Amino acid sequence: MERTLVLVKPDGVQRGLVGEIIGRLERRGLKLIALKMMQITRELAGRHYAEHQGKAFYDGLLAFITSGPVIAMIWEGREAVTVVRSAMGSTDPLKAAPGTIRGDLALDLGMNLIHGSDSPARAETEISLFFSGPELHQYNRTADRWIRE
Ligand code: D4T
Repeated sequence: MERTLVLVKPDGVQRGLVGEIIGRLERRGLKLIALKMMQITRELAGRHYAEHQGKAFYDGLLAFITSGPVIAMIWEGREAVTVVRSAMGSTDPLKAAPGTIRGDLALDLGMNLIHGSDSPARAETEISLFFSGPELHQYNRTADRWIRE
């Protein structure tokens, strides 16, 4: 089953939107298999955002993502990467559709509440950056028979 890494960024924690964001993913039917609150170090932030190194917004992005605790999670489900990305909405909240997390709850590109991996391969890389094996929980969920045919 496909897995994806999700972060509720420091703005989401500070604004008390953790429950709202987790609730949306839970209600959609995705399965939570790992969750922790953590402070991202500069080293981890550098690895996670390596693709943006050298861009104008890179330093601000690292300062922001390390500025306070985040909630790191792994969600599992069919097409979990795409499902989470569409639930998040466009990177720039001003362009995000109503009904999406960013479209309903955010206004600024630099404060866009949530991260979700952008491909299954990237998800596996990010999962191993943020979690170790024993932190992942495999369990049967009885509701699954009412979520998937
Ligand atoms: P993340 O990676 O945080 O989930 O965001 P996205 O996948 O939706 O978008 P991204 O990788 O292109 O950007 C990463 C992060 O940088 C911030 N950002 C982005 C910014 O502050 N200014 C910018 O011009 C861009 C493109 C927002 C998200």
